[in-house]
Amino acid sequence: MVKGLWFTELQTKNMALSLKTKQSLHHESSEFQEISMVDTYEFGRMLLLDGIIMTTIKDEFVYHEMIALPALNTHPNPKNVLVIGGGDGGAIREIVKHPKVEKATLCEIDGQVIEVSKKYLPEISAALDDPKVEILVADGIKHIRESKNTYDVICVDSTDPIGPAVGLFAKEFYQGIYDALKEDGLFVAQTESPWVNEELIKRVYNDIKDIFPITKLYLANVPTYPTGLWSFTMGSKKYDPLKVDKNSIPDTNTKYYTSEIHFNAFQLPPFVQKLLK
Ligand code: SPD
Repeated sequence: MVKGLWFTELQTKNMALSLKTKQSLHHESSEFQEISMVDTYEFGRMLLLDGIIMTTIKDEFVYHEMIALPALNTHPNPKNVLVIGGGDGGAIREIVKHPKVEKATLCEIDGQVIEVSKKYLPEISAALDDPKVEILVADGIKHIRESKNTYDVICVDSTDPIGPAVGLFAKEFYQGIYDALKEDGLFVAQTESPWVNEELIKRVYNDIKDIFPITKLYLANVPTYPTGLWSFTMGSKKYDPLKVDKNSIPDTNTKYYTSEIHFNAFQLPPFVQKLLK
């Protein structure tokens, strides 16, 4: 890619986001996907998988704090945490900062995503070398199928529901997650945009609700994801994120998540509430 060219992500059939690029830093076809690293004027370095924006230096903190911290802080003792996907290490960075976490396992199918992120996104990936972290380069669906009664918290930091990631949005996978969690465990998955992924959100919410006694959706603003309004869905066996003691939420030096946002993120505008009825 030559300096000054525009990168365009076709976010839906009829909508695109374009960013002017400074430089293309890396491109390869791994066993699973096209991996690209591009430097942009507006959002800094940006990781793309199959041409879709996964993370950028400027806005990554929103997504990574919000996929990890509402779930971790809902569980009173999140000692053993699993991340499925998330090979850039951003979710792991937030998890290892939590004072109660003893072990964080990353299960990422594509080892090249980890390598490229370590090389070009050290701000995001550095915690992958933390002694509390175990890295499994493995299929998350298989790992979930083989894990029983193991984890306190699971974060599903997937790509969009296209190709190999489709299975990470399936009811069977959520049942596997239920079985992989301890008796008071909980999980969270990224569940796309309420503006353009309405049917997916409805289906996933209802599938999770059929399995978990407590199911809650929450929102955050991620400017480089389609529409900028992003959803996450939490399924919990015992603990309700809205019944957390605010004073028990540790300060982990965040830039988006706070103990107020922990509760406010679950306050949904009526057009989103309607999707969940
Ligand atoms: N539309 C892209 C959604 C990608 C969500 N996962 C990103 C992984 C960042 N750790």
